[in-house]
Amino acid sequence: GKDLKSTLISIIPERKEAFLKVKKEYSDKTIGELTVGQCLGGMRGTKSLYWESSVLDPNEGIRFHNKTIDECQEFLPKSKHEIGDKLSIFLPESMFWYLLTGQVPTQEQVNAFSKELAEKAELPAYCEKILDSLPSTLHPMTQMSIAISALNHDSLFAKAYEKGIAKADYWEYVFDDVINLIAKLPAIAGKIYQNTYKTDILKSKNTSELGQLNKDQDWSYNIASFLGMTEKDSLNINNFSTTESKDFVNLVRLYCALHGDHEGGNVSSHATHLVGSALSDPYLSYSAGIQGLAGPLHGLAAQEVVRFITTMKEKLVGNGDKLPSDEKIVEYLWSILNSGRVIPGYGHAVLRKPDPRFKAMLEFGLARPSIAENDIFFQFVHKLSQVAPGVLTEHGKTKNPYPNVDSGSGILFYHYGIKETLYFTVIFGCSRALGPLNQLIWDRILGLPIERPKSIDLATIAKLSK
Ligand code: AMX
Repeated sequence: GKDLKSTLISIIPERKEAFLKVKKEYSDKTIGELTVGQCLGGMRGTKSLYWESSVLDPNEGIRFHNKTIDECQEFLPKSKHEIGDKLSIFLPESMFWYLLTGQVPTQEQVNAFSKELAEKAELPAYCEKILDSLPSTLHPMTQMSIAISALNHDSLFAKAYEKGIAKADYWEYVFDDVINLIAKLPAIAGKIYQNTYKTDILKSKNTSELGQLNKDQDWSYNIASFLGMTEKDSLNINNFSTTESKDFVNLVRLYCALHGDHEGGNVSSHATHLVGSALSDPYLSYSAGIQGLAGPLHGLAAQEVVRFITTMKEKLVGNGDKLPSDEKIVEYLWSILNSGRVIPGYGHAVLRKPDPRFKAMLEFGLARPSIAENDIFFQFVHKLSQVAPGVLTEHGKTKNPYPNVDSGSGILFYHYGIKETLYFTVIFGCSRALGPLNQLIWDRILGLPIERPKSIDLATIAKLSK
């Protein structure tokens, strides 16, 4: 089978033709109107961004090229080492292939793509040096954005652009940069974890690395390995059994595949696309996306949920390992709401139903007795998803009383030993590369221009609305 780049080349003419046709025939047609409320209110609902790989339906949640999460779980290839294993999860690199091309890769194509990513995974020495020089008190997301933007040192696109290349050729260099960047994210994530939290362990074990790259393994396996959290290929800092090691790698696969793309308007995706429109290379563009993901209203929400759940457990059952009664939980939720705070992990700007990504994360836990039966924090998450919607509905403020994506993911990573809540968003940062960077390649294939919306002052807004 063809590799990813050749597959992409074979579909470009058709997609380009469709794009140009719509642009030519409909450019002066209206697809919505703009209210003052939208202009002053975060541009909600304004249909003003082009994004191909996913669409968010307010009731059904995200669809990738029109397929639901359940469908993607059925047809996207898994690790070559776990074919036929019911608990194994499809690979984020399968998802990237699918997002970029709209085609389902064969097992062989994904095997080769995983291998290519592993072969390009190593960080250049200067990037390691930069990461090693950062204070361990620097937020992990700041470290991540520094490392990613530093890689612009090696951008093939930036170099070629400086020499002078035809606009029609931009995308090829952007493509190569994107693959290189995605390939290096596991090593970046590992180095940040190690430098920020695990220097003592390394010292005590007299070694300089938590884990190694394994070139025969997939991208998520290598994330887990660089975190020191596989049974083989790493220090196995949490003493995982074979099953736990496998389950953790599958959690990384599921989390990364599902959080990769969520339309174009969320802050990290929009920021990547906007900065890329200035022809900043993929490293600079995605480092801007990472900086947006680092905001508490965006990627940082997962860490809030974990704090909320662990505090609630502490307050309601102390050191106990049995859930309290539903009444006790309901009472606790009301005490939060009555003190003017929000229930973290509930509500959404666009979605009006339970987030299917939450459902997938919940099912991951429910399928594993060690989590479903023995992890009280997970049991709190599960119970809350049954009880909180009623409370929030009665409270009557939120437009969506259901769990959102952040409701379950953090506590699963917590279960496997990532207790450093500030770190969760770095794994989100590995995942989120998939959506925005696939669109960035298409932005350059289709020759989208620099973005430059018109801004207006209040007097003009008042005048125009008369
Ligand atoms: N608990 C209590 N009140 C809530 C609530 C919640 N979980 N979610 C919304 N509300 C309240 C709002 O604060 C607002 O109150 P106000 O009128 O007094 O200001 C009212 O309900 C209406 O809000 P909304 O239109 O339903 O939501 P929004 O689009 O303004 O905000 C969101 C969406 C996610 C920020 C909000 O639901 C929230 O704060 N949730 C808790 C934090 C959270 O889980 N964030 C993660 C979101 C997922 C993500 O993007 N990563």
